[in-house]
Amino acid sequence: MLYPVKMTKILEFPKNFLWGSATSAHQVEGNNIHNDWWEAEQTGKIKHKSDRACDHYNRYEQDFDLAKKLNQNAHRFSIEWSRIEPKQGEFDQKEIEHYRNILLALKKRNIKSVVTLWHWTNPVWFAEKGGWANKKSSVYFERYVKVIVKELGDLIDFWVTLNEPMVHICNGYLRGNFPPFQKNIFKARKAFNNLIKAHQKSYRIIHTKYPEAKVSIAQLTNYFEPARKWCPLEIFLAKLFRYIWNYWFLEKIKKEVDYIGVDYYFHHRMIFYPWFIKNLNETTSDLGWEIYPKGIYYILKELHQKYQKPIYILENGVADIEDKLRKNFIENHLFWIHKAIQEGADVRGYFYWSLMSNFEWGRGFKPRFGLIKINHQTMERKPRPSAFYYAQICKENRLWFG
Ligand code: IFM
Repeated sequence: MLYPVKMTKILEFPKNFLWGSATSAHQVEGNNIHNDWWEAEQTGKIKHKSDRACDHYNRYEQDFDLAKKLNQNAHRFSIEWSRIEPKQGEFDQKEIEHYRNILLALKKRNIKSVVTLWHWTNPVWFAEKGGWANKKSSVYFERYVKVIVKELGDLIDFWVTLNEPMVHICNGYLRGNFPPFQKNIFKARKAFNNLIKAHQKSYRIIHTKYPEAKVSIAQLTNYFEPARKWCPLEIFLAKLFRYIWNYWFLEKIKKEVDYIGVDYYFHHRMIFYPWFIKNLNETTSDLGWEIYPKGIYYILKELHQKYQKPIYILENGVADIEDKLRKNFIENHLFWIHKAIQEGADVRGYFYWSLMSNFEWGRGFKPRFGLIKINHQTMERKPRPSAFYYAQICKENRLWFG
Protein backbone atom coordinates (compact mmCIF):
# COMPACT_ATOMS: atom_id res chain seq x y z
CA MET A 1 0.00 0.00 0.00
CA LEU A 2 1.29 3.46 -0.87
CA TYR A 3 1.23 6.18 1.74
CA PRO A 4 1.39 9.86 0.71
CA VAL A 5 4.86 11.16 1.44
CA LYS A 6 5.17 14.70 2.76
CA MET A 7 8.01 16.37 0.89
CA THR A 8 10.18 18.81 2.76
CA LYS A 9 12.28 21.17 0.72
CA ILE A 10 15.42 22.81 2.01
CA LEU A 11 15.64 26.36 0.75
CA GLU A 12 19.10 27.90 1.14
CA PHE A 13 19.46 31.67 1.31
CA PRO A 14 22.40 33.62 -0.14
CA LYS A 15 25.63 33.86 1.80
CA ASN A 16 25.84 36.83 4.18
CA PHE A 17 22.07 37.24 4.14
CA LEU A 18 20.88 39.69 6.80
CA TRP A 19 18.36 38.21 9.22
CA GLY A 20 16.82 40.61 11.65
CA SER A 21 13.82 42.44 12.97
CA ALA A 22 12.77 46.07 13.07
CA THR A 23 11.43 48.68 15.49
CA SER A 24 10.89 52.44 15.49
CA ALA A 25 11.70 54.93 18.24
CA HIS A 26 8.23 56.18 19.11
CA GLN A 27 6.79 52.69 19.10
CA VAL A 28 9.27 51.15 21.53
CA GLU A 29 11.34 53.72 23.42
CA GLY A 30 8.76 55.40 25.63
CA ASN A 31 8.48 59.02 26.77
CA ASN A 32 9.15 60.74 23.49
CA ILE A 33 7.79 63.94 24.93
CA HIS A 34 9.11 66.35 22.30
CA ASN A 35 7.34 65.00 19.22
CA ASP A 36 4.02 65.68 17.50
CA TRP A 37 2.61 62.19 18.15
CA TRP A 38 3.17 62.51 21.88
CA GLU A 39 1.45 65.87 21.79
CA ALA A 40 -1.51 64.45 19.85
CA GLU A 41 -1.77 61.61 22.38
CA GLN A 42 -1.87 64.08 25.30
CA THR A 43 -4.51 66.29 23.69
CA GLY A 44 -6.69 63.27 22.82
CA LYS A 45 -6.40 63.70 19.05
CA ILE A 46 -4.89 60.23 19.12
CA LYS A 47 -6.98 57.96 21.31
CA HIS A 48 -4.11 55.92 22.79
CA LYS A 49 -1.00 56.93 24.68
CA SER A 50 2.45 55.57 24.00
CA ASP A 51 3.60 56.37 27.60
CA ARG A 52 6.53 54.11 28.47
CA ALA A 53 5.91 52.03 25.29
CA CYS A 54 8.32 49.08 25.74
CA ASP A 55 10.82 51.11 27.76
CA HIS A 56 13.33 50.12 25.12
CA TYR A 57 15.11 53.42 25.77
CA ASN A 58 16.33 51.95 29.06
CA ARG A 59 16.28 48.27 28.19
CA TYR A 60 17.95 48.14 24.81
CA GLU A 61 20.86 46.03 26.10
CA GLN A 62 18.43 43.37 27.31
CA ASP A 63 16.50 43.54 24.01
CA PHE A 64 19.66 43.17 21.94
CA ASP A 65 20.70 40.21 24.09
CA LEU A 66 17.41 38.60 23.13
CA ALA A 67 17.87 39.46 19.44
CA LYS A 68 21.32 37.87 19.62
CA LYS A 69 19.96 34.81 21.39
CA LEU A 70 17.43 34.56 18.57
CA ASN A 71 20.37 34.44 16.11
CA GLN A 72 19.58 37.75 14.42
CA ASN A 73 22.61 39.27 12.71
CA ALA A 74 21.04 42.66 11.87
CA HIS A 75 18.67 45.10 13.52
CA ARG A 76 16.65 48.01 12.14
CA PHE A 77 15.72 50.86 14.50
CA SER A 78 15.07 54.58 14.23
CA ILE A 79 16.69 57.65 15.74
CA GLU A 80 14.17 60.03 17.24
CA TRP A 81 14.77 63.46 15.71
CA SER A 82 12.89 65.18 18.53
CA ARG A 83 15.31 63.77 21.10
CA ILE A 84 18.33 64.93 19.12
CA GLU A 85 16.90 68.40 18.37
CA PRO A 86 14.17 69.07 20.96
CA LYS A 87 14.32 72.81 20.26
CA GLN A 88 15.07 74.27 16.88
CA GLY A 89 18.82 74.40 16.34
CA GLU A 90 19.65 73.04 19.81
CA PHE A 91 21.16 69.58 19.70
CA ASP A 92 21.15 67.43 22.78
CA GLN A 93 24.58 65.89 23.29
CA LYS A 94 23.31 63.42 25.88
CA GLU A 95 20.79 61.98 23.44
CA ILE A 96 23.42 61.74 20.71
CA GLU A 97 25.51 59.79 23.22
CA HIS A 98 22.52 57.56 23.92
CA TYR A 99 22.23 56.52 20.27
CA ARG A 100 25.99 56.07 20.11
CA ASN A 101 25.67 53.61 22.96
CA ILE A 102 22.87 51.82 21.12
CA LEU A 103 25.05 51.48 18.03
CA LEU A 104 27.97 50.29 20.14
CA ALA A 105 25.71 47.75 21.87
CA LEU A 106 24.83 46.33 18.45
CA LYS A 107 28.47 46.30 17.32
CA LYS A 108 29.50 44.52 20.51
CA ARG A 109 27.04 41.75 19.66
CA ASN A 110 28.13 41.65 16.03
CA ILE A 111 24.69 42.78 14.87
CA LYS A 112 24.61 45.03 11.79
CA SER A 113 22.76 48.31 12.21
CA VAL A 114 20.07 49.57 9.85
CA VAL A 115 19.23 53.07 10.97
CA THR A 116 16.07 54.97 10.04
CA LEU A 117 16.46 58.73 10.37
CA TRP A 118 12.75 59.56 10.26
CA HIS A 119 9.97 57.15 11.17
CA TRP A 120 6.93 59.49 11.00
CA THR A 121 7.42 61.50 14.20
CA ASN A 122 8.45 65.16 14.04
CA PRO A 123 9.80 67.48 16.71
CA VAL A 124 6.99 69.73 18.00
CA TRP A 125 8.82 72.88 16.84
CA PHE A 126 8.99 71.45 13.30
CA ALA A 127 5.31 70.46 13.34
CA GLU A 128 4.39 73.96 14.53
CA LYS A 129 6.04 75.38 11.44
CA GLY A 130 3.74 73.28 9.26
CA GLY A 131 5.78 70.07 9.21
CA TRP A 132 6.60 68.69 5.78
CA ALA A 133 4.32 71.17 4.04
CA ASN A 134 6.71 73.99 5.02
CA LYS A 135 9.01 74.85 2.13
CA LYS A 136 12.01 74.94 4.46
CA SER A 137 11.28 71.50 5.94
CA SER A 138 14.02 69.75 3.99
CA VAL A 139 16.52 72.40 5.15
CA TYR A 140 15.64 71.67 8.79
CA PHE A 141 15.92 67.95 8.20
CA GLU A 142 19.24 68.39 6.45
CA ARG A 143 20.71 70.08 9.50
CA TYR A 144 19.67 67.16 11.71
CA VAL A 145 21.09 64.65 9.22
CA LYS A 146 24.43 66.50 9.19
CA VAL A 147 24.65 66.10 12.96
CA ILE A 148 23.88 62.37 12.77
CA VAL A 149 26.40 61.81 9.98
CA LYS A 150 29.11 63.64 11.90
CA GLU A 151 28.41 62.14 15.32
CA LEU A 152 27.21 58.61 14.56
CA GLY A 153 28.00 57.87 10.91
CA ASP A 154 31.09 55.80 11.70
CA LEU A 155 28.90 53.19 13.42
CA ILE A 156 26.01 52.94 10.94
CA ASP A 157 25.98 50.03 8.47
CA PHE A 158 22.81 50.82 6.48
CA TRP A 159 20.87 54.06 6.22
CA VAL A 160 17.14 54.45 5.78
CA THR A 161 16.40 58.16 5.45
CA LEU A 162 12.58 57.95 5.51
CA ASN A 163 10.08 55.34 6.57
CA GLU A 164 7.04 54.84 4.31
CA PRO A 165 6.67 58.45 3.18
CA MET A 166 3.46 57.68 1.26
CA VAL A 167 1.77 56.50 4.46
CA HIS A 168 2.63 59.74 6.23
CA ILE A 169 1.37 61.81 3.29
CA CYS A 170 -1.80 59.80 2.91
CA ASN A 171 -2.72 59.55 6.61
CA GLY A 172 -1.36 62.93 7.69
CA TYR A 173 -2.45 65.11 4.78
CA LEU A 174 -5.32 63.35 2.99
CA ARG A 175 -7.20 61.12 5.43
CA GLY A 176 -6.36 63.31 8.41
CA ASN A 177 -5.97 60.52 10.96
CA PHE A 178 -2.25 60.99 11.72
CA PRO A 179 -0.51 64.21 12.77
CA PRO A 180 -0.79 66.86 11.33
CA PHE A 181 -4.45 65.75 10.80
CA GLN A 182 -4.90 67.58 7.50
CA LYS A 183 -7.23 66.85 4.62
CA ASN A 184 -5.63 69.06 2.06
CA ILE A 185 -4.42 67.86 -1.29
CA PHE A 186 -2.23 70.92 -1.87
CA LYS A 187 -0.40 70.40 1.40
CA ALA A 188 -0.11 66.70 0.59
CA ARG A 189 1.61 67.60 -2.67
CA LYS A 190 3.98 69.97 -0.86
CA ALA A 191 4.83 67.33 1.73
CA PHE A 192 5.48 64.84 -1.08
CA ASN A 193 7.94 67.20 -2.80
CA ASN A 194 9.66 68.17 0.43
CA LEU A 195 10.13 64.58 1.54
CA ILE A 196 11.75 63.88 -1.81
CA LYS A 197 14.09 66.83 -1.33
CA ALA A 198 14.82 65.70 2.22
CA HIS A 199 15.84 62.29 0.98
CA GLN A 200 17.98 63.65 -1.86
CA LYS A 201 19.80 66.07 0.41
CA SER A 202 20.38 63.41 3.05
CA TYR A 203 21.71 61.03 0.42
CA ARG A 204 24.29 63.60 -0.67
CA ILE A 205 25.30 64.50 2.87
CA ILE A 206 25.81 60.87 3.82
CA HIS A 207 27.71 60.07 0.64
CA THR A 208 29.98 63.10 0.92
CA LYS A 209 31.38 61.79 4.18
CA TYR A 210 30.91 58.08 3.46
CA PRO A 211 31.13 57.39 -0.31
CA GLU A 212 30.56 53.68 0.25
CA ALA A 213 27.46 54.16 2.42
CA LYS A 214 24.31 52.18 1.65
CA VAL A 215 21.38 54.56 1.66
CA SER A 216 17.72 54.16 0.75
CA ILE A 217 14.20 54.61 2.10
CA ALA A 218 11.72 52.03 3.41
CA GLN A 219 8.97 51.97 0.81
CA LEU A 220 5.64 50.37 1.64
CA THR A 221 4.83 48.33 -1.47
CA ASN A 222 1.41 46.72 -1.78
CA TYR A 223 0.52 44.05 -4.28
CA PHE A 224 -2.28 45.40 -6.48
CA GLU A 225 -3.87 43.11 -9.05
CA PRO A 226 -7.06 43.20 -11.11
CA ALA A 227 -9.82 41.13 -9.47
CA ARG A 228 -10.78 39.88 -12.94
CA LYS A 229 -7.75 39.39 -15.17
CA TRP A 230 -9.76 40.06 -18.31
CA CYS A 231 -11.34 43.32 -17.20
CA PRO A 232 -9.54 46.31 -18.79
CA LEU A 233 -10.88 48.74 -16.19
CA GLU A 234 -9.57 46.63 -13.34
CA ILE A 235 -6.24 46.14 -15.08
CA PHE A 236 -6.04 49.89 -15.40
CA LEU A 237 -6.96 50.44 -11.74
CA ALA A 238 -4.35 47.97 -10.53
CA LYS A 239 -1.68 49.62 -12.68
CA LEU A 240 -2.64 53.09 -11.58
CA PHE A 241 -2.59 52.29 -7.88
CA ARG A 242 0.61 50.32 -8.22
CA TYR A 243 2.27 53.28 -9.87
CA ILE A 244 1.02 55.90 -7.44
CA TRP A 245 1.50 53.94 -4.25
CA ASN A 246 4.59 51.82 -4.96
CA TYR A 247 6.57 53.74 -7.54
CA TRP A 248 5.75 57.42 -7.70
CA PHE A 249 8.06 58.34 -4.80
CA LEU A 250 10.69 55.76 -5.70
CA GLU A 251 10.86 56.95 -9.30
CA LYS A 252 11.74 60.46 -8.12
CA ILE A 253 14.65 59.27 -6.01
CA LYS A 254 15.84 56.24 -7.97
CA LYS A 255 19.21 57.84 -8.73
CA GLU A 256 19.72 58.45 -5.04
CA VAL A 257 19.29 54.96 -3.65
CA ASP A 258 21.99 52.32 -3.22
CA TYR A 259 19.48 49.57 -2.56
CA ILE A 260 15.72 49.16 -2.55
CA GLY A 261 14.15 49.00 0.91
CA VAL A 262 10.76 47.25 0.90
CA ASP A 263 8.04 46.93 3.51
CA TYR A 264 5.32 44.42 2.59
CA TYR A 265 1.98 43.80 4.29
CA PHE A 266 -0.91 44.27 1.83
CA HIS A 267 -2.59 42.69 -1.14
CA HIS A 268 -5.39 44.49 -3.00
CA ARG A 269 -7.61 42.92 -5.64
CA MET A 270 -8.88 45.91 -7.54
CA ILE A 271 -12.49 45.81 -8.59
CA PHE A 272 -14.31 48.47 -10.55
CA TYR A 273 -17.68 48.08 -8.87
CA PRO A 274 -19.07 48.37 -6.16
CA TRP A 275 -15.89 49.53 -4.46
CA PHE A 276 -12.21 49.52 -5.27
CA ILE A 277 -10.87 46.61 -3.25
CA LYS A 278 -12.26 43.12 -2.91
CA ASN A 279 -9.93 40.64 -1.24
CA LEU A 280 -10.74 36.99 -0.69
CA ASN A 281 -9.50 37.20 2.90
CA GLU A 282 -8.99 33.48 3.31
CA THR A 283 -6.57 34.09 6.18
CA THR A 284 -6.48 37.38 8.04
CA SER A 285 -4.47 38.81 10.92
CA ASP A 286 -5.86 40.19 14.19
CA LEU A 287 -6.22 43.49 12.34
CA GLY A 288 -8.29 41.87 9.59
CA TRP A 289 -5.44 42.35 7.11
CA GLU A 290 -5.38 39.61 4.51
CA ILE A 291 -2.29 37.40 4.61
CA TYR A 292 -1.08 36.96 1.05
CA PRO A 293 2.53 35.74 0.94
CA LYS A 294 2.70 35.34 -2.83
CA GLY A 295 2.33 39.09 -3.22
CA ILE A 296 5.88 39.63 -2.02
CA TYR A 297 7.13 37.43 -4.86
CA TYR A 298 5.45 39.58 -7.53
CA ILE A 299 6.73 42.73 -5.87
CA LEU A 300 10.31 41.51 -5.66
CA LYS A 301 10.26 40.38 -9.29
CA GLU A 302 8.98 43.75 -10.42
CA LEU A 303 11.40 45.73 -8.27
CA HIS A 304 14.28 43.68 -9.59
CA GLN A 305 13.23 44.13 -13.18
CA LYS A 306 12.71 47.88 -12.75
CA TYR A 307 15.75 48.89 -10.70
CA GLN A 308 18.35 46.10 -10.90
CA LYS A 309 19.60 46.91 -7.38
CA PRO A 310 20.07 44.94 -4.18
CA ILE A 311 16.83 44.63 -2.23
CA TYR A 312 16.35 44.46 1.52
CA ILE A 313 12.97 43.59 3.01
CA LEU A 314 12.91 46.08 5.85
CA GLU A 315 9.50 45.13 7.26
CA ASN A 316 7.10 42.22 7.03
CA GLY A 317 5.03 40.99 9.91
CA VAL A 318 1.68 40.00 11.32
CA ALA A 319 -0.53 41.11 14.21
CA ASP A 320 -1.21 37.84 16.00
CA ILE A 321 -1.71 37.94 19.76
CA GLU A 322 -2.05 34.18 20.12
CA ASP A 323 0.97 33.40 17.96
CA LYS A 324 -1.12 31.03 15.87
CA LEU A 325 -0.34 32.53 12.49
CA ARG A 326 3.17 33.89 12.80
CA LYS A 327 5.15 30.72 12.13
CA ASN A 328 3.29 30.03 8.89
CA PHE A 329 3.35 33.68 8.00
CA ILE A 330 7.14 33.75 8.18
CA GLU A 331 7.54 30.39 6.48
CA ASN A 332 5.28 31.22 3.54
CA HIS A 333 6.70 34.69 2.96
CA LEU A 334 10.22 33.29 3.02
CA PHE A 335 9.21 30.60 0.57
CA TRP A 336 8.11 33.24 -1.97
CA ILE A 337 11.11 35.44 -1.24
CA HIS A 338 13.37 32.48 -1.89
CA LYS A 339 11.60 31.80 -5.18
CA ALA A 340 12.14 35.40 -6.28
CA ILE A 341 15.84 35.05 -5.38
CA GLN A 342 16.07 31.85 -7.41
CA GLU A 343 14.63 33.73 -10.35
CA GLY A 344 17.20 36.51 -10.12
CA ALA A 345 16.03 39.08 -7.57
CA ASP A 346 19.03 40.25 -5.56
CA VAL A 347 17.41 40.07 -2.12
CA ARG A 348 20.00 40.41 0.64
CA GLY A 349 18.07 40.68 3.87
CA TYR A 350 14.81 40.17 5.73
CA PHE A 351 13.61 42.10 8.77
CA TYR A 352 10.57 40.81 10.59
CA TRP A 353 8.29 43.54 12.01
CA SER A 354 8.73 43.68 14.89
CA LEU A 355 11.33 42.52 17.40
CA MET A 356 8.80 43.19 20.16
CA SER A 357 5.10 44.02 20.37
CA ASN A 358 4.81 47.77 20.57
CA PHE A 359 2.75 50.93 20.21
CA GLU A 360 0.91 50.49 16.91
CA TRP A 361 0.22 54.20 16.37
CA GLY A 362 -3.49 55.13 16.41
CA ARG A 363 -4.41 51.56 17.39
CA GLY A 364 -2.44 51.57 20.63
CA PHE A 365 -0.90 48.41 22.09
CA LYS A 366 -3.61 45.98 21.05
CA PRO A 367 -2.17 44.67 17.77
CA ARG A 368 0.71 42.35 18.66
CA PHE A 369 3.27 42.14 15.90
CA GLY A 370 6.22 41.15 18.06
CA LEU A 371 8.43 38.12 18.10
CA ILE A 372 8.86 39.02 21.75
CA LYS A 373 5.85 39.42 23.98
CA ILE A 374 5.93 42.39 26.32
CA ASN A 375 4.03 42.72 29.53
CA HIS A 376 3.49 46.48 29.48
CA GLN A 377 2.92 46.64 33.25
CA THR A 378 6.01 44.77 34.40
CA MET A 379 7.98 45.25 31.16
CA GLU A 380 8.84 41.57 31.25
CA ARG A 381 10.03 40.23 27.88
CA LYS A 382 9.26 36.74 26.63
CA PRO A 383 9.99 35.43 23.13
CA ARG A 384 6.96 33.78 21.54
CA PRO A 385 7.30 30.23 20.13
CA SER A 386 7.43 31.66 16.59
CA ALA A 387 10.51 33.66 17.62
CA PHE A 388 12.38 30.38 18.14
CA TYR A 389 11.17 29.11 14.80
CA TYR A 390 12.51 32.24 13.11
CA ALA A 391 15.71 31.93 15.15
CA GLN A 392 16.37 28.52 13.62
CA ILE A 393 16.09 29.97 10.12
CA CYS A 394 18.40 32.85 11.04
CA LYS A 395 20.95 30.41 12.42
CA GLU A 396 20.93 27.97 9.51
CA ASN A 397 20.42 30.53 6.75
CA ARG A 398 17.87 28.18 5.29
CA LEU A 399 14.24 27.25 5.48
CA TRP A 400 12.77 23.77 5.80
CA PHE A 401 9.62 24.14 3.81
CA GLY A 402 6.69 21.74 3.78
O1 IFM B 1 3.97 49.61 12.91
C1 IFM B 1 4.06 49.94 11.57
C2 IFM B 1 5.38 50.59 11.26
O2 IFM B 1 5.61 51.71 12.04
C3 IFM B 1 5.43 51.00 9.81
N1 IFM B 1 5.09 49.90 8.95
C4 IFM B 1 3.90 49.15 9.24
C5 IFM B 1 3.91 48.70 10.69
C6 IFM B 1 2.65 47.88 11.01
O3 IFM B 1 1.50 48.65 10.82
